[in-house]
This record gives sequence, structure tokens and C-alpha cells, in this order.
Amino acid sequence: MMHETNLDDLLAANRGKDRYEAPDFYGIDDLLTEEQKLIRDSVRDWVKKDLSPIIEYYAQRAEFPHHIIKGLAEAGAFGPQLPAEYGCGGLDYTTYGLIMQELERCDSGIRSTASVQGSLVMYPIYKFGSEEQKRKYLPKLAKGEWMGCFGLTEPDHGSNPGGMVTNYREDGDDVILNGAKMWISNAPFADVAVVWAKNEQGKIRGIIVERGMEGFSTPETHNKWSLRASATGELVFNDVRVPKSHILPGVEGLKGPLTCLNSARYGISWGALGAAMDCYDTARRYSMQREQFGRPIGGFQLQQKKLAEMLTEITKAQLVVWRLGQLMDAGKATPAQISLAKRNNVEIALEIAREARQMLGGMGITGEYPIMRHMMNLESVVTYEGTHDIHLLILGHEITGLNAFV
Ligand code: TGC
Ligand code: FAD
Repeated sequence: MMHETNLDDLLAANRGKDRYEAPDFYGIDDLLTEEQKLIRDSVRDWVKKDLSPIIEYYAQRAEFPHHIIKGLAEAGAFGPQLPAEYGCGGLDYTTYGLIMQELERCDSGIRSTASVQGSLVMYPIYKFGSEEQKRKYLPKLAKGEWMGCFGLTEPDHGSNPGGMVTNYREDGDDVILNGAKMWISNAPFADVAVVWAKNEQGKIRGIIVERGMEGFSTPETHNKWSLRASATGELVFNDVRVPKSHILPGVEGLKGPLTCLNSARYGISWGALGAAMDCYDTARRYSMQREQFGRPIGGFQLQQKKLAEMLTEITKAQLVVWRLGQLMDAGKATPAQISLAKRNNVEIALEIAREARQMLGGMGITGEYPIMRHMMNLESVVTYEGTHDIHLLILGHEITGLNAFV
């Protein structure tokens, strides 16, 4: 971890350099409430002040900036959409989306940490947990006093989580958990893990595992070229004895984890758009300053085409998430609608990152600008929470009624 003095130096050296201006070509701000804009702007200010100045340093070192957890919690990033009675934000889904957008505008890995905490750890405890579990975990998770992770994917079961082999058997008041999860965001430092495992009847149940339980370890995954400022690891269960009271009582079957993914995928559709907006804004400003052949490159038609197409895709994606937020709040959003938004917005973000990278020429590959980092991050975002192909097949199923998975 970075020494405090160095952190101060880093902040002092880089504060004020982030000049992000969000594109809003269709005046979508007019569709937001004053409260939504206020919260969005306060997160944006916090990001500019405390996150942007340090993010490149941590990404280059492949290190999660642990010191930002407090700031994330104060910004309301952990479970903003969950009820205030459990210490959470009590806000609507559009505000949740806006917060994810501001975080991922800076870095997908930081949004990942918040998504996992809010949608994949706190949400299942809120939705499927007992009152005792909610009171024990949610307030601490909302404040960032405890951090969580979500264990669904296994080494041999990624797109097909229903095939999981992690399992538990009953033993008196406890269960004995065995198996392994892979590619788990926040795993290396998480205090609690919401783990999906099969019981003796082969039914999938959620179970809350705490760090320190004997036989539970969380080895870190190294050498990632993507999401370098996010910690990823495994969850290994070797005869872990967990009290039965840690099982989430409210759900059984694959619909448990998939229900949580609806909320997280929704957040990603806003978040990836944030990364796209940052790439566009960076390329736009660069194109006005960088001169070749005696004039700004932004004056060349080929560069204008890139910018015009980026803004077009961003504007369409903004309308998609705004409407989806309304459907989420009304409890009407379907999984296929969420798949469309996640798939589309991550795809356009990746395409915009690639085009923006080219517009910066050689400078585009350096850490002086955020674009290459966004591009590499988005390669994970297009894969996790259901790959690009899987979301297409979910849509195909919805359109035709024919299931490509069976
Ligand atoms: P299938 O037979 O279709 O469904 C099984 C049961 O689940 C229900 N269901 C859903 N319920 C709620 N929401 C959804 N989106 C649902 N989709 C399905 C379904 O109704 C059924 O219920 P029931 O009562 O009849 O049992 O399941 P399948 O085995 O055919 O698989 C379907 C498929 C492929 C779509 C699904 O498994 C899938 O989405 N695969 C992708 C896996 C995935 O997204 N993994 C994500 C891991 S977590 C992660 O990546 C976190 S990254 C976090 C970060 O860092 O930000
Ligand atoms: P596979 O499922 O092996 O897929 C490989 C390829 O085959 C993909 O292109 C896929 O689209 C394609 N494919 C698979 N099935 C079909 C089909 N039926 N038809 C057509 N094509 C198909 N998981 C968690 O549980 N918790 C986390 O916190 C988490 N964080 C992650 C963080 C990172 C950085 C990454 C990279 C992953 C994370 N994941 C997490 C795991 C992620 O959800 C999986 O990587 C993802 O679901 C894909 O699984 P897989 O990698 O095993 O790929």
C-alpha cells in the first residue's frame, strides 16, 4: 500500500488535471430530477478530486486503492438503491445508474468494486436474507466497514453457472462447504463472500461465508491486462464449516444469482457508457488542440466522422439507460431488456475507446490519457456479468421463444 505522504504528493501533482465535461447532446439532464443531478454532480466532483489523480498510478501498479473505500461509501456508491432503514441510500435506480456512470467514467475497476458490493452482495442479502442477516451485514457494507464479493463463476462453469460443482452437506447446526470459485472481483480483500453452492439435493443456495472461517482462502489472480485497479481472485473452500444461519433463506435455484445479476448488469449499462463518454470527451478536446498539416486534426473530415459517430452512439445509449431506469423503478424491466442495454452499451464503449485511441495517435497508448486503460478495462466488462454472445442469445430467446442453451 502506498505511503500516506506519497499519496498526498500524487494528489497534489494531479489535482485539477481532470477536465471532463459530460456530453449531453439531447438534453437528457432535463429528464433528471434536481436530486438526481445533485447526487450525480457530487460524485463527479469527488471523482475529479480524489479518484482521477490517483487512478493511473494504481492501475499501472495493478493495485486496488484501498484508501478510497471510505470515499466511495460517503459518495453513496454502496447500495444506493437499497432502503435507508438498513443504512443504505434509499434512492431510485436512475440515481444508482448515474453513480455507476460517474465511477466508470474514471475506471471500470472502481465501478466493479461498487457494483459487486451494492448489487451482488448487499442486494442478495436484502432480497433473500433473513431480518437478522440484513441487520448484521447491510449497515456495515453500506459504510464500507466490511467489503464483500460474489462467488458464482467456477473454473469449469462460467457462462453456464447452473453446472457448478461447489457444494455443501449438512452437519448438525452447520454445513460443510467444498469447491472453488474463480474470477471473483474484490475476493482478495473481501470480509464476506456471498457464495452460490449446491446442497445435497443439487439445489443452488446462497450462503454467506466470512473471512477467517477455517478452510476458506482467497488467492489473488495476477498478471491481468484489464481491470488492473480492481482486485480479482479465487474463493477456495476446503471443508469450510459454516453455520446454517448463514444460508440465505429466501431463494433456491439459479434464479437467485441471476436476479442479482439483473441489478448489476443494469449498473454496468450505465457504467460502460460513462467510460465511452470519457473517451469521447478526451478525443474531442485532443482533436481541437493537436495540430498536423498546420491545423487542428479536429478540422479533418475523417476525425469529425469519428467524433460524430461516437456522439450518436453515446446519445442513443443515454436514452436506453434513462428509459431502463424508469422501467427498473416501476419493477417492469425484463432480463432481456437489461441484456440489450448491457450488451449494446459495452459494445459501443469498446468501439468508441478504440476509435478515440486512434485519434490520439501515439499519445493514445500512454497513461497520460485514460483511453487505453478504458479500452483494456472494457475487455473484461464485455465478458463478465454474461458475455456479449450470452446476452445476444438471451435476446434471441426472448424474440423467438426458442432457447439456444438447451
Ligand atoms: P435457465 O434455465 O434459463 O434459468 C434458470 C432459472 O433462472 C431463471 N432466470 C432468471 N431469473 C432472474 N433473472 C434472470 N435474468 C434470469 N434468467 C433466468 C429462470 O426463469 C429459471 O427459473 P426457474 O424458477 O424456472 O428455475 O438457465 P440456464 O442454465 O439455461 O442459463 C441461462 C443463462 C445462460 C442465460 C444464464 O445462466 C447466464 O446468464 N449466464 C451468464 C453467467 C453470468 O452472467 N455470470 C456472471 C457471474 S458474476 C460476474 O461476472 C460479476 S463481475 C462483477 C464486476 O466486477 O462488476
Ligand atoms: P466461457 O463461459 O468459457 O466462454 C468462452 C466463450 O464461449 C465466450 O466467448 C462465450 O460467449 C462463448 N460461449 C459460451 N457458451 C456459449 C453458447 N452457449 N453459445 C455461444 N457461445 C458461447 N464471476 C463471479 O462470479 N463473480 C465476480 O465477481 C466476477 N468478476 C469477474 C472479474 C473479471 C475481471 C472477469 C474477467 C470475470 C469475472 N467473473 C466473475 C467471471 C465472469 O462472469 C465470467 O468470466 C463470464 O461469465 C464468462 O465465463 P468464462 O470466462 O468461463 O467463459
